[in-house]
Amino acid sequence: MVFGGSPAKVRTIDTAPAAFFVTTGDVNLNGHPDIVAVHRNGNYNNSENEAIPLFMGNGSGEFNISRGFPTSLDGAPSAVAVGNIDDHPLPEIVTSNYRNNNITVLSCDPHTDIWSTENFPAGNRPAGIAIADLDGDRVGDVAVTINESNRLRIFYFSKTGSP
Ligand SMILES: [Ca+2]
Ligand SMILES: [Ca+2]
Ligand SMILES: [Ca+2]
Repeated sequence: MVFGGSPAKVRTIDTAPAAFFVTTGDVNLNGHPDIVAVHRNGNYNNSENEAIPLFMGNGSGEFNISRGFPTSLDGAPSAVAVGNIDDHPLPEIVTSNYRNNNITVLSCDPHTDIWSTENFPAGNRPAGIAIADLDGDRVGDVAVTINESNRLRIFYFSKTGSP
């Protein structure tokens, strides 16, 4: 079988420097997919607070940058995943931070709309990251490739949000 599709339209959106990885997910649970990117230079060179820009979708192919997370991500984030890993259905955003050897969970308080961050150690040079419920407890878990130790690390999160 041969792929038979072709893009009907292509567009380009400007970003901060060092845009590295991108994923999609409905970050604000409004039914429209959003785009989340990470910038490898984070904010360690005092660039804009755009280590993790969110491109909020309107469901018709248009996007608005709503915010950039400065976080503590001078750790050269290399990848990002979106999924629910605690007891509130609003998705979390999780980055693997290649330089800091950890992952960062960004979580939005649904009452205040304020985002908080929490870091978890991940081993030597965490690179790729993905979220799915891997143990069937209905809470998302996080799988991370650990580049320099030839390993895969899995964080099983529970309803309290801690692995
Ligand atoms: Ca959305
Ligand atoms: Ca959540
Ligand atoms: Ca789980």
